[in-house]
Amino acid sequence: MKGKNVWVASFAAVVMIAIVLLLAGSSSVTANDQSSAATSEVKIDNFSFGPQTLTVPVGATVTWTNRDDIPHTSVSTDGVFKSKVMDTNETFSYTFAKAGTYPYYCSIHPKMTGQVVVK
Ligand SMILES: [Cu+2]
Repeated sequence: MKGKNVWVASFAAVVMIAIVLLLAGSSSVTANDQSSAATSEVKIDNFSFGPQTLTVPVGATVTWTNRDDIPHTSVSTDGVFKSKVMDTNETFSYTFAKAGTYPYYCSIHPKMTGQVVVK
């Protein structure tokens, strides 16, 4: 009786480990597929966002990269997203789940503006 319980417990443990490994494997594959499917970049250089208007599909992740030697931010005019201060070569990413037009600016240099159009 005691020996059987030990066997059942270890079998259950092996099954649980297999399920955890299976779930971990499938979720990481899904995450990779999503990021490679829809990733767009805005480069910040010489006090401007490029492209100034970026059009992406719903669900896309936009990454801002500061290529300038001056710190910048990317702040949504409507409060949808807000980056920290990006130093040279630092990045900020935001995933757009809803269609719309998202104007933004640099809070350090408010004349720097851009927009993301999500369709
Ligand atoms: Cu700036």
